[in-house]
Amino acid sequence: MVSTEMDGTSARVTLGSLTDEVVATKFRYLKTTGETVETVVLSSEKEVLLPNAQQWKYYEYQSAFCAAEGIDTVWTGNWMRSPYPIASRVDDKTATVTVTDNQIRGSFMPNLILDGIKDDGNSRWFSSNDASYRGLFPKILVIDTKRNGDNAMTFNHFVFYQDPDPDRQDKRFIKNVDIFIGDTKFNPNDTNNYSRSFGDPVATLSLNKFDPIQETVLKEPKRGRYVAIVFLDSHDKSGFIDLWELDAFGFVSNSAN
Ligand SMILES: [Ca+2]
Repeated sequence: MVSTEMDGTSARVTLGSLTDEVVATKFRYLKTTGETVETVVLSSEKEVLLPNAQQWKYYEYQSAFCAAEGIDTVWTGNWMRSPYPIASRVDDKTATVTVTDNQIRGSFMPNLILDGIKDDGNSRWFSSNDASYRGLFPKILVIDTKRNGDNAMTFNHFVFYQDPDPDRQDKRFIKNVDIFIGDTKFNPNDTNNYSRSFGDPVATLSLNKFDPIQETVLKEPKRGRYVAIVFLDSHDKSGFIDLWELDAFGFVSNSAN
């Protein structure tokens, strides 16, 4: 299982590459109704939807094998627990998003990166177009999930969405990015000292201009109320950053069992 995340009311399981011998996989999961159900999928599926899955719960799975020369299909017999609970996006109804002062262009407000709208140019954060500010780095974006302590999310996956138009690759400005997670409020104006005061980044990534959707999966998921996305530079000479959506996926391990 590469990742499992809520997509609407279903959990989407991304299977990655299975061996040729796997002919089917069974899933057992908890629905929002409280009922536990099983579903079987063929190994050719790359993704599986678990309808009406309860978010932040573990699920179980087992695979059926067919030896190369054999006829019999053999279930492995043991249910395996998913590596992580089913993750969900940060709830944009409760979370707030702030950015470094003077880094908002017109109506392109930072909270629009969490609204679930990934392909509409009216729903994005765009950094300053003012000559005094646009070339300044880092630009820091801070998400406050408003979830504390045991109720805070453990983050495991971030997906960046930029301009989806294939003819506008030159409008995909994001380049080097550090991601921080913590329980102490990050100050988006701490641009000189952030590398000391924010702790160690949980991810460091470098985005290209060719793919509108780029992601990072954390090697070690981390729990925290706050997420800081630090944009270190830009592919653009003027220094623009233009982020249409950020999927910050995580789970509340306190409710996982
Ligand atoms: Ca958006």
